[in-house]
Amino acid sequence: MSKTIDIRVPAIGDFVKIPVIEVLVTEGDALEAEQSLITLESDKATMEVPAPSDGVLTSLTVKVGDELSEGDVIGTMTVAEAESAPEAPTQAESEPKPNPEPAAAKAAEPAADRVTTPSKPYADMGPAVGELPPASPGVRKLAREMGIDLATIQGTGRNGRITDDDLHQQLKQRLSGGGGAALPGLAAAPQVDFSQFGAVEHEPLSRIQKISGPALHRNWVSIPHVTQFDEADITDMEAFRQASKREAEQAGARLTPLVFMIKAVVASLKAFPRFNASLSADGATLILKRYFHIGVAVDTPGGLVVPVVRDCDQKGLVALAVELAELSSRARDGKLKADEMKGGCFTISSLGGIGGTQFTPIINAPELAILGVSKAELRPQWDGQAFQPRLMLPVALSYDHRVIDGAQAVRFTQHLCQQLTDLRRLLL
Ligand code: CAO
Repeated sequence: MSKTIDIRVPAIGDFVKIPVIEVLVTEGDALEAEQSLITLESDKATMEVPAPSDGVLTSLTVKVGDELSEGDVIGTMTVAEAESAPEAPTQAESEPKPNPEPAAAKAAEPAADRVTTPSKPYADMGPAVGELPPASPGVRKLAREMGIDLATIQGTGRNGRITDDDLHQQLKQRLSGGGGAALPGLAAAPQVDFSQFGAVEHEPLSRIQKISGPALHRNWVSIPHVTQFDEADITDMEAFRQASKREAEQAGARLTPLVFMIKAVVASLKAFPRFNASLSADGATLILKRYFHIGVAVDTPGGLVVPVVRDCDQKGLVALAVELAELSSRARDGKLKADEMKGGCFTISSLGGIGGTQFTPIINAPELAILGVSKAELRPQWDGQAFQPRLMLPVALSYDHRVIDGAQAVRFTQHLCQQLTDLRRLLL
């Protein structure tokens, strides 16, 4: 005995009227429980509506472009009577109900791994830890068959979705270059058996490195980087920092130069809004941001991560220090949530606590610029009459030359350095 049941959109949180972007089955298809039938995509997530049970698809009443909400019927299927009862009492055609019953909703609930990455037009700097890149189930299956890690691919489909063509392109590159490291037109890196020259050990890259490596590589080769070097006289800032350290300590934080850098960067982003922007996917429009979320590169035992401190324009130095301490401590313990590494406008990478004179940081796409901070040192500065010992902080601004000109970049670093030299300017 079989009976016909409605297939409904399961519980999908607060989302309403979400467009159908893919139809994955056709009428007459034999379905397996949990098989994906259609894909919905909101501006926040991509979700698949699964078959509630084994059976045959008798009708499909939606098409690409239709907008659906929780409980909407997308079609009907026939199921064996025993399959549908008692634990999955979905609605028979003859007994329509406004909402799926809890058990049905549960059966039809999208599995956690079906909710994929947000799909902003210029989406991700690379998939955050624990997330899947946006791709249809068919593409995911193909990627598995081809042995391709989707996290290593920049999707060229709508909203950065990975397409069949992206996979084939990746495969071609692999075949011509070996290991996926080669670019079209470039010779493959030499494959060498080092053990012929001496003893070797094999140490796998960390999970973070495996995820961030391809994103760094993509950013390095796809963004025309230029790096502007500059230095700020932070003698007075350092005196103020030393005088205020205790106050921060009482709040449980360390007032390091980095916190001052965050405030100064915000002031410079306000003065030069093009640095607080991203390029649209087609590269034709600049999307200017009216918020100030700053990413801070944190060195952890597993590799580099970039937590984002939100609304830095609305927080004082001590509050920023407390938040930075908390985020970097959780970063080192591997306890950051994926959301805490998203939404940055601009990144600061500070090696000043370790040393070095300068370095050229890689832009954290889709951001357009990044600031590298090295170690401040006392150096003689000519004041017009004599050399004075001043504490000089080296900074390096890497910027996307497609959007930012050299003149703008040096104006930005000059402005930044002025804020740091005379903190009163932050109040202007
Ligand atoms: N010049 C001189 N001294 C500096 C300095 C600078 N630019 N920046 C920090 N310091 C001092 C601090 O004041 C602190 O000394 P005190 O305790 O006496 O004040 C000491 O160096 C250590 O600072 P810190 O590194 O612990 O703290 P921070 O706020 O500067 O940085 C964090 C925090 C999380 C960014 C840092 O610990 C870190 O992980 N840095 C590495 C980031 C990285 O790897 N970037 C490279 C990315 S490219 O691979």
